[in-house]
Amino acid sequence: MEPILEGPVEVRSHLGPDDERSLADDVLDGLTRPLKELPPKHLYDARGSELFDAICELPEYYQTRTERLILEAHAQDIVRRTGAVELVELGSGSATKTRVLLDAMAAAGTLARYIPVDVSATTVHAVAELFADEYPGLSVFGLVADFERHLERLPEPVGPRLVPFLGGTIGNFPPGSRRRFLRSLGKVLGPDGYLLLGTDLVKDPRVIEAAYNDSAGVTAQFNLNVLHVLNRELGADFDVDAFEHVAFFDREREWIEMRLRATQPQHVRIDALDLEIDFAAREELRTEISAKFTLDGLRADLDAAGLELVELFTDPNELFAVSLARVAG
Ligand code: SAH
Ligand code: AVI
Repeated sequence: MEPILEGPVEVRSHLGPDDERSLADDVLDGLTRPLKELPPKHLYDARGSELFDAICELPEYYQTRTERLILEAHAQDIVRRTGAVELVELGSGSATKTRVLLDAMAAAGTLARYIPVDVSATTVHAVAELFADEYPGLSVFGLVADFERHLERLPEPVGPRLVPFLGGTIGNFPPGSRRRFLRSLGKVLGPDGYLLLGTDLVKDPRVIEAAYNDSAGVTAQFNLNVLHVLNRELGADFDVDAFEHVAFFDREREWIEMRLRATQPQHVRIDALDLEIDFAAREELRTEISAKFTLDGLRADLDAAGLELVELFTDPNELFAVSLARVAG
């Protein structure tokens, strides 16, 4: 596909008409199952990305500020150990914490290129322009792409590469595909690259549940927004007001589930699919899982994915962890 911007900033999109197809396929596949489900990537249209940024500022959502503190404490060390000259950031979003890494690379004199990868076109464009402005001489190559499908479209490394995958987004994969995905990152890292993986940790379920049931109702809006996405993109007629936000910690599986519950029976038509679906009263649609990790579980996942843990950084309360890993030798 053609570049949209050229110069020290270039943005390429790999999401086109085929990807409306991907939403349609996911809806057809997920909403016709006995337990209705949608993959979480569809939460992030422009509005969803804005709402996620608002979630990151919430007092209950401890993840973002904790991960930022960990990065601030260890960025210099990470840059020194990795010798990174470029960042390939998966699910970059608005990349607020990424500045901590870019600043440390700039201070070390190694900063050459930043490659944000995200399905949210608005955030990739905004971040690409902003960082090219803020970091003189930085080359920015944005990819509007699905990190599960398009990683082979990344450019060749220009030197040692650091691949931040922050925010706990790895927790949105179920355990089997999580390990498969981590294994697939080996190619992106290459022999001298490192993965920097942010993971939320298992803790008091009340603390976790509060983070997904905030008192301002922002997470509820974020969750419900996916119905607006289906109405707009697929000509569906979901009555958004007839659904409510549900989030609970599954203690056995150690993950949060976000769901949308029909408050009354619903009949929904989805024009683009010529599909009619019914929701019984209180029937739920799962929109996200967000796994929480133990340090042992995290080590086991990395190991099973052929990655070697080089260093694990956490905060004093062990709320969140940031792991530095590379392909096992
Ligand atoms: N890294 C940021 C944002 C985390 S939110 C932070 O730590 O705050 C998760 C981000 O991943 C969103 O920006 C979303 O658009 C993106 N995302 C989710 N699924 C994706 C996929 N399959 N491919 C690419 N980006 C994805
Ligand atoms: C991006 N992802 C890891 C966030 C999470 O915590 O699972 C998304 C989110 N969902 C609800 N609140 C935030």
